[in-house]
Amino acid sequence: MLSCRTLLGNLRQLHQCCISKQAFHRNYYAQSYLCQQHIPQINNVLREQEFPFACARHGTFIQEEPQLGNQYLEDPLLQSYLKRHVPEKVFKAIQPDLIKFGDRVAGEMYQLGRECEIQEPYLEQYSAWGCRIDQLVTGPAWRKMHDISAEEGLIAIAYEREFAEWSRVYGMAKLYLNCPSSGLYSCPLAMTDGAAKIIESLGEAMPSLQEQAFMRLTSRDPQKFWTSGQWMTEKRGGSDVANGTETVAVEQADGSYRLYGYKWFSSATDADMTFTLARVVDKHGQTVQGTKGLSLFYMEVHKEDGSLNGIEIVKLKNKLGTRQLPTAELLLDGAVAWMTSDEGRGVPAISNMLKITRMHNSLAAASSMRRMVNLARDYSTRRKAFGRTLKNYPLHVRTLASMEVEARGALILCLENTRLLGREDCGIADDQDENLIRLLVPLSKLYSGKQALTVATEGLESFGGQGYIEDTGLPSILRDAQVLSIWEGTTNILSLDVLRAIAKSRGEVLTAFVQDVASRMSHVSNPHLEKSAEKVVNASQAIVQFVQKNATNQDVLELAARDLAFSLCRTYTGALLVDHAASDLGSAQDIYTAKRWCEKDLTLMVTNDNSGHYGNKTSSLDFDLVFDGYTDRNRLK
Ligand code: UCC
Repeated sequence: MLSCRTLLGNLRQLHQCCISKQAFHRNYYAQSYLCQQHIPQINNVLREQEFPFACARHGTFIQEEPQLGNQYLEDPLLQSYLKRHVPEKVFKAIQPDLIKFGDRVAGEMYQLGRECEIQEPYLEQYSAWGCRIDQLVTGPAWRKMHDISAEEGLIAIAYEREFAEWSRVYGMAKLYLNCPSSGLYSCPLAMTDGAAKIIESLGEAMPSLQEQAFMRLTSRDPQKFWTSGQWMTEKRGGSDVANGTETVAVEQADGSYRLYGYKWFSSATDADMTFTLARVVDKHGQTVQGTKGLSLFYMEVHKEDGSLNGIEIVKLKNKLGTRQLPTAELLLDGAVAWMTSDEGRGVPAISNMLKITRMHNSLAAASSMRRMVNLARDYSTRRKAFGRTLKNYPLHVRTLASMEVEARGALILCLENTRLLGREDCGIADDQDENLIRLLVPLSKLYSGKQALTVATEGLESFGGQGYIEDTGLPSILRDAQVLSIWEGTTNILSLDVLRAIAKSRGEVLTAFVQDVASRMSHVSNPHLEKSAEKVVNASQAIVQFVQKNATNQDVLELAARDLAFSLCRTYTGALLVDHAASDLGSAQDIYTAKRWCEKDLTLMVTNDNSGHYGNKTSSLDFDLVFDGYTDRNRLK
């Protein structure tokens, strides 16, 4: 016979094992002889069983995670843009691969991307016996991304030219799908693409580079595939490259150079090769300062025996985000390199690479927005609050719709840029195309970096507290988005680059812009889009007038540079969205997107000009406001 005490103990154990009340009754009540006085106690224990939070149980509710579907099929604008522009035969040939890859990025690669975040790279500077080894250790997921990138032809596609100028669009479409699942392997790929572009444009001038590097950068064989770095930034700064570069290059008897300097920020140091800037030391030991002293060099990171090529990895950077990337400070101590530009033409030469990496940056921003919107949208179908799923709250859906408009705007600008670049790749770009590329690359980069941050912030909020929890994988989207407006030129630097493009082309980039907008809008006959089309045309003209009015007033242009760049970007994106919505493939959602986009202030600099933001006193008012309360007055002298 069981004692009451034993019975109570057993009862609690059974309770913990989640055995039902009925089972207890069967097993014990029926068999035991209980003292009447213990029955209330036993009933209490039984009642506890009905509380879902008792003992080892953590409640019955588990929130479903957001799920990713096929990332190509879940992107209507990407599909319709390709269908509209890419010749039918090419579209039919590439679509199956895009669908397949759309699945791969949502499954296997999504998991690998998360692992890249968890398995951060680290540096082993010394061996156990005190030898300096500077060994960079990356995780298996990161290395797998290298192999996948080659197998999928992420760089190769654009250079194989199987589909002529559409090869670039196809390659970039895959890179766009790849970015948010790549665990930031998208960064070395951006630089690899930029390096391939530089080498390709050198043509037969450097045949050894074609064989040595180009074949590897564009290989589909993981064993052969190389990635490249782009080492521009030094301690004195990443923006003012012309004055910040201290690295010097000493010519050797065989025509190579040895480089000595300190590179402050090499983004993905596990690269096989890099392009970098340095100043040639003349026979008197002198260098030319400023931009005219800079030349571009090709350098392999390792020697043939696998040791570093006169490079010390000083430390890995401790960054806010992009922690998957092995970003380092490097000392160049006689690294062997080859000059690949004319002497003193390093900045224009590396601009070819910057053009590509800035496009990748925009693509990363657009795809980060797409990923955030897709996750938030799926979550809105799974999460219930106040009795309804989130998708049934118009206010919530309105917030998601605003994010969707930004994601679509950023994507269409990237795709159009890519279409133009494909023409340039194949030598069929005309002056109009070239002028548009020069203007649109910095615009797309500077604007999408800001959009990605806004969408990432809003997106996290749409998950409530879960958006703030690291192991959901969501916070990394925000942390990684923060870099997009910084590297490859900050928002202000790129706004000034836009002014530089306008000045250097004597306004031709603006003429190309205004003509292209007018031509696209002249075909719009859909009455739902007429107002938007008219607004876009008026905005393009107002922008040109503003620049003309201030053509000789550099101070005003510089003060207004960011507003001007935003206006140009909003207006051109508006034109692309209206144009697409008005086409045969334009859907009701495309029309709505275009209309909502065009509700923005398309001429921010006119609005701010009218409010007196660029007046004579503005700069001093800004200055006084910023330094009001600043105590170290001596530093203001
Ligand atoms: O951060 C870095 C690596 C990040 C990893 C990349 C991954 C991205 C993808 C992500 C996917 C997830 S590398 C460091 C980034 N740093 C920058 O981007 C530099 C930012 N600073 C600038 O852009 C500046 O504006 C400079 C460096 C270009 C300014 O240099 P200068 O020498 O002061 O500029 P100048 O004197 O105006 O221009 C010199 C020449 C001129 O040509 P010439 O001599 O013929 O008149 C310019 O027209 O260079 C030409 N030039 C250009 N040409 C200058 N900029 C450009 C341009 N953008 N396009 C064409």
